[in-house]
Amino acid sequence: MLEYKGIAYKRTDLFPVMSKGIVRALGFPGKTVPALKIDGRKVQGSRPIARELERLAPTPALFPEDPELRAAVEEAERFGDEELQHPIRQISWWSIRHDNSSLRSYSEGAKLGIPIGLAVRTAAPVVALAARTNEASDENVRRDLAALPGFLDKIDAWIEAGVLDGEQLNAADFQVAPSVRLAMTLQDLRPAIDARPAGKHARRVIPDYPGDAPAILPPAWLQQLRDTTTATPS
Ligand SMILES: N[C@@H](CCC(=O)N[C@@H](CS)C(=O)NCC(=O)O)C(=O)O
Repeated sequence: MLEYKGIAYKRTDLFPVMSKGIVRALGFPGKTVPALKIDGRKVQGSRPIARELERLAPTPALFPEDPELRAAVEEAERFGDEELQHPIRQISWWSIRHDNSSLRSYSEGAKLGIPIGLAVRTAAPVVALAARTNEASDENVRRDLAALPGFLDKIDAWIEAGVLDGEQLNAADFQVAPSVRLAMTLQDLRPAIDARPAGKHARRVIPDYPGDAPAILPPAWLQQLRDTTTATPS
């Protein structure tokens, strides 16, 4: 969103889990990232950040003027934040915890403040903790995978309706695409998502996204996703 608005910025990446204490120590009121200092203000959470950027730099707009379209964009944005992100985060942490050979690929371009090799070599406890705090259990990940086709149907429908993937990108595009793009780093999920408008959309919004995790999820957990993809008319 910063790049879209043409606002120069400095990026810092924080280790998962430890990020909570660091953002607090930096004086942010909450414990989550993304967290942004801009114009002397501290703004936290991707939805408040979208609104603050819109206030500071109204064009290009992240929210459409038409009230009906704006309401639809805000609903898609809310869905991306509240419904889509967490299941995909759980599936991702589950996969990385079961095979962390992909960690280096996820760290490409990260600004961690320590050498990537060192970060990767010492990452196992952080990964285990992140999987635990995000409740990336077998049971939850099975449920997440069962819900995924429905989430993708919703995104495809918003694309069809012009709420997402319009000529000009909007706040919902920037909210939904990162989670879809994260899911596409998993070889288990990538072909099924690539076959859909949601996959094409995610690649448009974020052409380069680091991370490539080998297939590791039990095939039985993926059956529903594969069946729905085959059944989708092209
Ligand atoms: N959807 C929220 C995500 C915020 C969030 O959950 N961030 C995670 C990292 S992906 C975090 O900081 N977790 C630490 C915690 O919840 O304690 C947003 O877009 O701001």
